[in-house]
Amino acid sequence: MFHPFLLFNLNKNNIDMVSKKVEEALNRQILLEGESSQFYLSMASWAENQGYVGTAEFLYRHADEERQHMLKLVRYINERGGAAKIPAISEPPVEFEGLTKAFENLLKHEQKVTAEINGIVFTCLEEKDYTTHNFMQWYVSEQIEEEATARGILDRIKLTGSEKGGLYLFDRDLENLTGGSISVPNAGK
Ligand code: OFO
Repeated sequence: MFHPFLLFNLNKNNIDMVSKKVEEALNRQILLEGESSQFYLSMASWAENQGYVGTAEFLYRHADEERQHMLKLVRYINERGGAAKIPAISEPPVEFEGLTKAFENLLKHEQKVTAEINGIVFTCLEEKDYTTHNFMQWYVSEQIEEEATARGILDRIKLTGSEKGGLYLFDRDLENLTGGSISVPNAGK
């Protein structure tokens, strides 16, 4: 007689499983995405307390996105016959010394994430795991976008300076930024 549990086990046995090396690399990335989420969340809370309401909204949203990046990895590892591990996450910074420093730290963090993702792509090729290689392309594109967004925000902060009216407009623009790049007036001129 048909039994759904039997079907599940047959499927598990038939899948093209991830190698240990790829599984470990993806599990390390779960940690990094979790750290990203906490990092953005901490920055959001700091920004809210400084009165940068729009910046806080942008960062709260982004913290959720990073959590989704983490979940995507958890589901993928398990789907490919591996075991996703949910790690402890260390405490993120809580003080940011101002918007420029905060977004400089954020850009540095994203550059580190990009380097790690490139490392996983390399491991996939070494292991001839073309399925995971394909899966990781989404993260590669995402990192290009996130780094560009962080750079755009920093350029805008530099142009704005510490002038109150400019900071107000910057904060309001950031509230509506849903990804992609923030407009930088006269950038590069
Ligand atoms: Fe997950 O993209 Fe940023 O870190």
